[in-house]
Amino acid sequence: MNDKVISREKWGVAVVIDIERKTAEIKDLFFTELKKAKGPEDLEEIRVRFLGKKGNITSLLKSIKNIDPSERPKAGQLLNQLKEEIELAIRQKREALLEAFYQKEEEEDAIDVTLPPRGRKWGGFHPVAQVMEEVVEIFASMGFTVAYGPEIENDFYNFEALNIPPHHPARDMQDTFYTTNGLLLRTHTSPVEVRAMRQMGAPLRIVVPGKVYRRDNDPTHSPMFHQLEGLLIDEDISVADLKGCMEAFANIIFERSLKVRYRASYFPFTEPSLEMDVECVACSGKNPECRICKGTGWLEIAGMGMTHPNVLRAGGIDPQKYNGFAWGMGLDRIAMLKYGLDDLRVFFEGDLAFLIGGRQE
Ligand code: 2U9
Repeated sequence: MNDKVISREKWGVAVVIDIERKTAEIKDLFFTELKKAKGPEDLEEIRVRFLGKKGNITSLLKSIKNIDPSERPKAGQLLNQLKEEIELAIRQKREALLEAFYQKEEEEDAIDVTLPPRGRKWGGFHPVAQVMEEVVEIFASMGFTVAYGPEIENDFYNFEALNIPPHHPARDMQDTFYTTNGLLLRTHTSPVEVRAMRQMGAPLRIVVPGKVYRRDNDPTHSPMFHQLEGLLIDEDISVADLKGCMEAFANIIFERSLKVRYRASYFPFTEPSLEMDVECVACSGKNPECRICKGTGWLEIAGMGMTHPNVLRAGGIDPQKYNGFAWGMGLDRIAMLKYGLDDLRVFFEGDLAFLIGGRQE
């Protein structure tokens, strides 16, 4: 083909188009741009720029009609060749980009089967739940069965049946959570024992673990805490039976024989009433600065006494024929003593660093 093709005159102006140079230029430009393309959007933009309705090739193809007729076939062939070359190059580039994309994705998503496993975080029993289970097991070994009951109670089961007089401070709004419909959150698990007496009668040996609620909140009191109460009713039961039972329990839960002492106390539901202390598990009374016993050498672990005749009567049991003993202990407190803690709030904050030390199952 000639170097220069002189076209027919158009509007009286001689149009000079060097098709060969022009196609070479376009080709160069196209391949430079194509090299830079990084994704399908870039490719589309290039396709439109070169092959679109107003693209370089299309306008050149359109201008063929202006050149010398003898040169038209060659020019057309040249341009069509370039057009096909460009189309092919775009197709190939699109495939190459896709291929690279999938390869990258495959590499990024690849599972390295040689990596060590992450390990599994097992749940653990809460320290209070562990202590609850241990205490229940100890009393179960002595022949007690476990009873459960509602946490929302009425005045009769929570107070009246337990010989708690109408003006007792425990009935005060400041001490008990009342519901708006005249019920209350049980302040002890004792109502379950009343229900058990009425349902099962005497003789009876039960322990009742569970949540109880009081309007308290400080380092050693939480508005919800865990109690375990026990009730034994039979004929001719004495304080000696009560003491034997509680001392056996203390030696098992603290895993050694501890000195104990009893102090006279008062509860409306027992008469006489006692409180039981064990020698300090942390210092055995040898450290006046002891954080656990506050230097007293003793730890209060349970309240107890002989079941009040009024309570037996409210439970449908004849106090002339039967008597018994009952006790109550705070499980959170027993857990604190067992694990050497002086702030009970750690049990309720859900801090895994503290809780993770618990038994894993
Ligand atoms: C019935 C009859 C008697 C349960 C008892 C206590 C003494 C006692 C406290 C210990 C710490 C509650 O968790 S605490 O704050 N309890 O001192 N509880 S006798 O007496 C009963 C229960 C039910 C039918």
